[in-house]
Amino acid sequence: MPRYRHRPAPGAGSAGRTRRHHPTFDRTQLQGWRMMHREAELPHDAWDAEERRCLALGLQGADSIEDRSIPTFARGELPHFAGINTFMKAPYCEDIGDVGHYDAAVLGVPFDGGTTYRPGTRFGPQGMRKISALYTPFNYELGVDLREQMTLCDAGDIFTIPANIEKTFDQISRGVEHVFRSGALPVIMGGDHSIGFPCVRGIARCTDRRIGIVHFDRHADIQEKDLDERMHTTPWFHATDLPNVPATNLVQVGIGGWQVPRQAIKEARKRDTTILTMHDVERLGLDKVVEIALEVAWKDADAVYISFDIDSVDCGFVPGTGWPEPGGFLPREVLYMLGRVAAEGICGMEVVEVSPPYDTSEITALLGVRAIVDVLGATVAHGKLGEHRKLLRDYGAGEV
Ligand SMILES: [Mn+2]
Repeated sequence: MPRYRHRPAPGAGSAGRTRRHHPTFDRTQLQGWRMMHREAELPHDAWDAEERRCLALGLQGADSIEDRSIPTFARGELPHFAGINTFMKAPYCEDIGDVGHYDAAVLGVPFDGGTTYRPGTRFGPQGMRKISALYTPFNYELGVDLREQMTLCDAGDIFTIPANIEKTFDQISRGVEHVFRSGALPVIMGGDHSIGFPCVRGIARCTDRRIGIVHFDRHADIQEKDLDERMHTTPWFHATDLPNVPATNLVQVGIGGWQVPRQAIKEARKRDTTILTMHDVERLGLDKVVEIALEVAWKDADAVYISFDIDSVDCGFVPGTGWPEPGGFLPREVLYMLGRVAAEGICGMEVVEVSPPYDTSEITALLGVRAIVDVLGATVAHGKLGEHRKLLRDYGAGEV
């Protein structure tokens, strides 16, 4: 006789189903309940303004259309499958002199000249823009509506020079510096990971204060050179050579597998960075890992930069990347950690190594977009939007 035999509970229905009662269950403690009610508190003025704008620009819809807010020509967010694709259909800031009018600016760095295996990340910004049309600016779990609570623009792409990594680095640093000095938070879509160095350099030039880095990756990316040049395996060597970006404030999360060169680990040891392997993550749990990461990155620092390599996620979820490696994070794990780091405020963020030519059903690009909107959502939800401007105070802020 089996040890655990199913027995209908007394009072169970004729189908033999067991009813379980949870007298202590309080549904008002559910995020699902709290955020259902939070939604009612969110304004909708920006949406109303968008509807008016779309009608004014897109010609009133045909007489047979009952919803009189629908124009003839698709303008703004709707429909999600139509329109000219900026990031999240945010306004295109074509005159880069206006970028400071926005809280945050998404900018593309279409460059894969630092790639040492699969190329294609030069199409990363366009890939992420395309699939970003899938999202609304509202997130139920966070209780935020980005359209109502912040201003976001798409600043377009940096003019990279495919055959020259050093000129490209100069262009990137100049572009990121310009955005940062304007007061807009730079949110960078790569591109391969070589851009990590010039992106951080662009911000670091705007301040003499100290910047920490939280780096999500399967790879350490801290050797001096690769194939005789600065490549996507080298950004943190050069970033942590900057006077106000100490290596002791670099924390590298998710590193491991068979693609980490010994010379990178030698350098990490020499520079005293903090590496948390996937085993460390398993053992400590996500909350503890985030606490450690924040402690290291923020120690005596004034701001933290997030570098998110999409390949930190298990390659089963992100086929469209340059150096796929099994054994990484689940998407929801990394999204949780990104949100927790962003909740403390950031001075910039990059998403790198999304390679649309190798992608399947745009899932890699979609996760890249998700990382960006989750980080923006967390900064808004925790009242940290605009914190990065503290770096500009007491320093010669001005145009590049
Ligand atoms: Mn990587």
